Amino acid sequence: MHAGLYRSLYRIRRVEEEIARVYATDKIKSPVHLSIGQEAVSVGVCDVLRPDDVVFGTYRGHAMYLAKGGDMSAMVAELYGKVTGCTRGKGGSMHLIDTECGVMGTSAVVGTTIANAAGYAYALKVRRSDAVVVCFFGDGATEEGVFAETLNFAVLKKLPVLFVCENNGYAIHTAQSKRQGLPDICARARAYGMPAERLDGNDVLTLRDKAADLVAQLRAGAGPQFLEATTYRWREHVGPGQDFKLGYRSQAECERWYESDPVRVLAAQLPADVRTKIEAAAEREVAAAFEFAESSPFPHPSELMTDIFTEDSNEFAACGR
Ligand SMILES: Cc1ncc(C[n+]2csc(CCOP(=O)(O)OP(=O)(O)O)c2C)c(N)n1
Ligand SMILES: [Mg+2]
Repeated sequence: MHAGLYRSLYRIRRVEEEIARVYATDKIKSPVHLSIGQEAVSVGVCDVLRPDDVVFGTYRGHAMYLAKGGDMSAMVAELYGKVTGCTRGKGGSMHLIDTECGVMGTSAVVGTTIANAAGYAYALKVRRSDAVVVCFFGDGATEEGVFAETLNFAVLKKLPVLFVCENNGYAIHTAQSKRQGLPDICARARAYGMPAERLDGNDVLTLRDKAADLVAQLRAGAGPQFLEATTYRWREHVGPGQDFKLGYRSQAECERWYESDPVRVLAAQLPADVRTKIEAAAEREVAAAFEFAESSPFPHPSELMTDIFTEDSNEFAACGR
């Protein structure tokens, strides 16, 4: 199990480091919100999901997309704006999707996918499926009206959705304590009537165990569950670099989080030969993904207006309501 988790953590870390490195060349045509430092949340939770379970996330979604099985080459090509990208080059880093493996989408608009996740969970319930939905969002998203509305509805309808708040302590450049009257996010979730627990979001093993327990409860019909995972963003809010000069946080604060670096902590628990093999394979995968993106063509201008809306009414009919 440790090896699988390490593989997932390492490949996400490395592809994002490579994105940061290449960014300066302007080959990447999309803004990037890196999850470096936060990878364990997506990796721990997605590890317990089945292929038919689905996830919804945010513009800081590379880790979730990859942890759920999204194709790395299609992700990098998407960042390059190439036609081989996961949205044919139209969405960029903030709009990753791979429905084949249950990545139902990420959005630049804070909070929107919280409601999308509940909608999908409602459909699963109507269809009597035992698949589950996981919704990842930031601490900032809990200030949006849609958070309150969705939690209320999810409890009312006992929806099979796990809400995962990835609390990195900041929304852009504003600390949580300067934004929230009640910074105890779990208390707010409980107020709507669902169990909620706060965990160390860098502790991938504990997170995985907790997620396994919560997902089992969802499958058994217990209704929505809430997990707050505390973690830290190492890079600037958007872009490849550091932002300590802005003054809203200190380098020392960030460096304290390096000590619980989920990649390094798990690496130390693996035999050297296992680690080396995993790392070499990940390096090959990352290099291949960038080569794929580089060598892919841009979309043809005739695609400009395609895949913008769906007008397939059968999709609604299939839901049975
Ligand atoms: C509805 C909406 N309001 C405001 C913004 C501007 N905005 C972009 S990211 C962000 C911060 C969100 O913080 P958080 O949810 O904690 O996620 P993090 O970036 O820390 O992962 C804001 C306010 C937006 N994109 N959408
Ligand atoms: Mg945040």
